[in-house]
Parts: sequence; structure tokens; C-alpha cells
Amino acid sequence: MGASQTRTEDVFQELSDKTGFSLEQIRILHKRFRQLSGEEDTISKENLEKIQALDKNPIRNQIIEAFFDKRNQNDGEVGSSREIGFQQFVKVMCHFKPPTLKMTTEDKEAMRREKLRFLFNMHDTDNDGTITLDEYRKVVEELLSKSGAIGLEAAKAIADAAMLEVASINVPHMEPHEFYEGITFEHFEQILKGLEMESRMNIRFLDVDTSTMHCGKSQ
Ligand SMILES: [Ca+2]
Repeated sequence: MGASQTRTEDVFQELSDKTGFSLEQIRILHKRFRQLSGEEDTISKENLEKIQALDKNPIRNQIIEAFFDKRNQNDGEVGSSREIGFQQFVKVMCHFKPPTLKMTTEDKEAMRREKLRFLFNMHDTDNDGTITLDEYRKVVEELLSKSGAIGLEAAKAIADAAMLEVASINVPHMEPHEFYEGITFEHFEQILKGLEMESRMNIRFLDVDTSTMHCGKSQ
């Protein structure tokens, strides 16, 4: 084994320890990463846009953006990267992993919060801590326009109605002169409270089904 190979293995092991992906899973992800990047060390949005399996995904753009969103790297930075390396790629992939049976309730709760934060960031595109009607509209419009069965105006109306409902749940006694500024993270958590989304949030676009990628190195 050459020196650079040893180094790669070390990096993989470190990533595995940090993320809970097994060494084997890291190798598979790395292979796919190199394939997508055209054997380069970094990957760009254009690289991900070429993934055919993502074409039909209604939130394709949001998923791609999420990979380059610095908030998802948890190092306190904001903004969007032009390109990302393999380690950053794996960190984002980590958000799509389901919980395992061995996890404690606290770990599961922490994981859920992290996933919710990831989803929240996907919608809060300007990172001001609130999902405004405009931001929400953009997602709904995209979702509905993909189906092709509904016009832009109708999509807007649906988004407005849904937002109004969210507002009435979160601020039940809003006065007519009050303005609903949007969904905060706390509201967002409240809205999704009853929804079991931890194990459902997975993506298949990398030819790697994240729903079978469990945390830990036991398999
Ligand atoms: Ca915002």
C-alpha cells in the first residue's frame, strides 16, 4: 500500500467515526463522488444537475442547493459554496440517514432536530431564521409546477392558503393589523411534531439507498 493510499484510508476511517457511516459505505460514496465529479476532488452544482434520477424529484433544486449550503456543514459559516469536497459531501449525506434501533431516545431526538434544521434551512433560503411567505411560495410553486396540472396563479393561491393556516395555528389570536412574518424554527418543529420523518427522509439518487444505511459500524 502506498503512502497516499494509507492517507486515504485514514481519512475514510475518520469520516466513518465522525458520521456513523461504515467504512464500506464511505468507500461506496467515494466511488460515486468521483464518478459524479469526473474524477475530480471537488463537485459542482452542474455535476449534480446531471443526475438523471433526480430529475423527477419535486425538490431537486432544494436538494442540490443543500449540498452547497454552508449551514449544513455545522462550522458556523453561511452562504453557498461553489464546489465541495468529499468530506463536505458526506456530511450532507449524513442528514439522510435513518436512526438505528441501538440509538438512545436522546440521540434520536438530537438526530430529529438536526434533520428538521436541515429541512428548515432548505426553505429559509436567505438564512434570516424565518421561512417567509415568498420563500414558502417558491417551494410550493416548484412542487406543483412539476406536476404540470396546475397554473402558477393557482399554485400561488394554494401556497397563500397553506401559509395562512400555518399562521393561524402558530398565532391563534392574531389581530387584523398584525402581520405574520413567517415560520420560525420553533414553529416549524411544532408543525412537524407528530410526523415521523426520521426514517422517511432518504434519497436514492446516488444509486445508494440511504434508507438502508444505518448508523454505526456493526454491519
Ligand atoms: Ca428567510
